[in-house]
Amino acid sequence: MPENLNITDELSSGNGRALLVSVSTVDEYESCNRSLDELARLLETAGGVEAARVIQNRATPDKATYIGSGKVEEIAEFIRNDGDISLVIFDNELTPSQIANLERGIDNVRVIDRTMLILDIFALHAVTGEGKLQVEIACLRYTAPRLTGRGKELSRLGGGIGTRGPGESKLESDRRHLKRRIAALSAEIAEIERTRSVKRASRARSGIKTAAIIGYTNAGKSTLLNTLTDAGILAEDKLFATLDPTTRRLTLPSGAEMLLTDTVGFIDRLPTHLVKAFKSTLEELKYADYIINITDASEDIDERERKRSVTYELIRELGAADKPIIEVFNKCDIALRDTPYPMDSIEISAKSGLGTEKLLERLDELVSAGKKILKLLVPYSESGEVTEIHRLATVLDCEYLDNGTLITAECDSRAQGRFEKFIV
Ligand SMILES: Nc1nc2c(ncn2[C@@H]2O[C@H](COP(=O)(O)OP(=O)(O)OP(=O)(O)O)[C@@H](O)[C@H]2O)c(=O)[nH]1
Ligand SMILES: [Mg+2]
Repeated sequence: MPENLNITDELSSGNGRALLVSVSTVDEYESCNRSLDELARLLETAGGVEAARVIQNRATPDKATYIGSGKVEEIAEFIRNDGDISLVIFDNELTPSQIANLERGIDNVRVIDRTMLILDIFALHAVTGEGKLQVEIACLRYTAPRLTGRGKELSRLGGGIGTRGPGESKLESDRRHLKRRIAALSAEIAEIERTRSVKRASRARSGIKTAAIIGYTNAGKSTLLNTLTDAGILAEDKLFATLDPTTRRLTLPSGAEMLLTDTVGFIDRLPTHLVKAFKSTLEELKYADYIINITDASEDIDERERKRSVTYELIRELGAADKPIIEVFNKCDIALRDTPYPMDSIEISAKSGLGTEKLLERLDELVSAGKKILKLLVPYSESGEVTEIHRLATVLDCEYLDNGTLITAECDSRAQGRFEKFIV
């Protein structure tokens, strides 16, 4: 593990065709259909293709099967006639018993929900140990209880469980095993979090500023970091190409240095289990000094606004709403420009680098804001502090006087506080 929840196995059998299903009320039809477009994109990322989509109009979901029983029969019929559909994906979250009932009703064709699909993609894309641990824990919490009578998958998830069909006692031991595994994983993650916070603290002490690049999945975050810093991160036309935050040093036009962090993309209804599991990764955002919020400008205004509101919701949830946010509209080489962008936003093409000089200027302004040029007199008895001044401030001039070293330095607010007693 995490390997994956082997949804991709289902997809690689046959032609990887899947049926998409959603429930909507009449006036939600439009947004429901858009959400299914996104589900189809997620499916593509997992290696499958949409065979057909079914939207049922219903005020409330059915307790047993989410969609009505007539619809279940219709879908079963459709799949029988088609003969080449190996997976049914619901855009709504399903309970374990709904999945079991649906699979029974649809001739044992595998049924999953949107969250399981996203988890599967995360499992496929996790690279670092931390990413893998985080995905595994989210899978265990969400997916394991939803694996129906398919004993083999649970054994895949936990590892080391027998592969016979689940009898009553097997389910019991599976549950115990899950609990133990989740506890072990949580302990490992806590350890990694500690290391991360130590690193963060040392970064904070050094006074170097950090900007987190955030935005909806596929907005171009990794491409931007690559263009600005030659980070060499994988950037592709796939959802959730990036799961692990990468931080790189960036030299601004003024010569000032800062750090840029690429982060995991956001998506509408990001499964809460993933948000929790990826909390420490997402916290990069909470500890960043500035946020670069990237919007894909090649999409129409409705889609842009929908994604921006999802992004803002997550920024708020993660407690980062009070930070300076630079609004960046990306892919300006193929942008629609159907409406003006918000004031103060910057248009770029992360791919070609067009417009990025404006972004760098803006970062320079933020980094230099609050900086002051100060004269500091450091007595020779404290000459160790001179090294610290060189580390934490930009030294412009140095003179050796009778009573100490007189340094002219550009200091940010941290350095101003730190070296206050030397100010002359
Ligand atoms: N035309 C055009 N395409 C771009 C631009 N920037 C990024 N792309 C493409 O958009 C796709 C997604 O880019 P990524 O950088 O992987 O996006 P991301 O935001 O890191 O995505 P996730 O990591 O999946 O959340 C890739 O196919 C890029 O080549 C741009 O300025 N213009
Ligand atoms: Mg990325």
